[in-house]
Amino acid sequence: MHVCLELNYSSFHVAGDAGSVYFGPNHPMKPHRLCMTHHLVLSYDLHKKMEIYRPHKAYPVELAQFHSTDYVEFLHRITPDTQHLFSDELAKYNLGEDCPVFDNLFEFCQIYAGGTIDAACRLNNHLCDIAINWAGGLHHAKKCEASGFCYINDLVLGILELLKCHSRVLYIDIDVHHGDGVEEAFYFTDRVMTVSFHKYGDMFFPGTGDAKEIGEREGKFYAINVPLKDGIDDSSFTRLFKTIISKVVETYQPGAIVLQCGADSLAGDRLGCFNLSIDGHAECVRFVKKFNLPLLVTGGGGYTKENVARCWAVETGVLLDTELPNEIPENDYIKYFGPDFSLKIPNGHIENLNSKSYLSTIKMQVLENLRCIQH
Ligand code: TV7
Ligand code: CA
Ligand code: ZN
Repeated sequence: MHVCLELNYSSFHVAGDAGSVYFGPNHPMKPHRLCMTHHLVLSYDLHKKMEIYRPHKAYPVELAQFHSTDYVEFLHRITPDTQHLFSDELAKYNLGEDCPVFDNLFEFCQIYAGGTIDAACRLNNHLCDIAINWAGGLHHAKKCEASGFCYINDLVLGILELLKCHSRVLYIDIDVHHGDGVEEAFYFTDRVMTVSFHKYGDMFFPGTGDAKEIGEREGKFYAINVPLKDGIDDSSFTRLFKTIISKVVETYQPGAIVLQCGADSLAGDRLGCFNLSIDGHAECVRFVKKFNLPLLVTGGGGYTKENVARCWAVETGVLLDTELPNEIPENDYIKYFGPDFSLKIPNGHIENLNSKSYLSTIKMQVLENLRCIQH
C-alpha cells in the first residue's frame, strides 16, 4: 500500500503555514494541532513508511472551480487592518465571529485546499493508493460564503478533481457536525454520494442533517444523513457505521472514497458531545481502508488539541498498517502529551441518549433509501 501525506506546515513558524495561523483569542479552532499531529507522526517514525509532500498553494482560479469569483477575490483582499471598511461584504460572506479575518487567512486557505487538491491529483495519477491531508476537511464552506470555521471547501474541490477520473465518488464524514457544505454542493447529482454521521438536535450547529434529507432530482437517494444524539459510544457507532457503509459501497460501487475524519466526535472534545475513543474512531478508518479503493483522507474538526493529534497519528498508523506503541516517544512537543505520555484519552462520561430502538429506526430508514438505488 502506497501512502502519501500532505505536509501543510513547516516545523518552524513560517507565517502563513497552515499550522501557524491564529484564529484569535478563545476561538476553538487551533491550527497548532496540525504541528502537534506532525510531531507525533515523526516521533513514531511514520514518515519513513510514506511519502511526504509540501502541497502547492491553490491559485484563486482553482478555488473558483467551486466558489464564486467575487467571494474568492474578497478572501484574497481582506486583511484584519482593512476589514472595518467592508462591513457589508463581511456580513454577505458570513465572516465574523465563527469565521474571523486573521493574518494570512488567504494563504491558509490556499495551503489546506492545495493539499486536498494535490492529494486527489496524486490518486488520479496512480501515484499512491491513499493520500492524507490532515489540514483539510473544512466541510461547512459554501459556494459564496464562509461557515463554521470553514472558508474554502477543500473537500468539494478534491471531489471535483476525483470526478475527472471516476464516475462515482463516495464521501464519508465522521466529524460530529453535519457535512452540510459537501452535501449541498452535490445535492442534485448521483455522481457523488455523501454520507454524514453527526449530532443532530438541540440546535446543534449547523442545524441540518435530518435523516429525511436524501438529495433531490438526479441526486435523490444520493445524500445520506445519520443523525445521532449525545453520548454515542464505540460499540453503537462502529456497528452502525459498518452496517451502513458496507451497504453503501455494495450498492453505489464508488471508484474512489473521500473520508473526513473530524476528531470532534471523540470523547472529551471541547465542542463535541460523543463518547468515542480513539480506537472507535480509528476503527472506522480501518474499515474504509479495507475496501481497497483510492482513498483521500482529511482532518476536520477537533477542539481538544492533544486528543486530535493523538487520533490523527493513530489513524496515520492505521492507514500504514502500523500499530503505534502506547507510550509516546520523545519529541519536541512531548510536553503537550503529559502527564501520562500515552496515546489513550480519558473515557467520555456523557449519557448515551441513543437508545437501541432509536438507532435501529435510523438504520432501517437509511437502508430502505439505499434499496431505491439500482445500478
Ligand atoms: C469543521 N460552535 C466546524 C464546527 C463549527 C461550529 C460554533 C463556536 C464558538 C465560536 C467562537 C468561540 C465558540 C465555544 C462553537 C450559532 C453561533 C454560535 C460565535 C461565538 N467559541 C467543524 C460552529 C458553531 C468564536 N457556530 O465541523 C470566537 O464555542 O453554533 C454556531 C453559531 C453564532 C456565532 N457564535 C457561536 O468542526 C471544522 N461556534 C469563541 C470565539
Ligand atoms: Ca459528520
Ligand atoms: Zn465539527
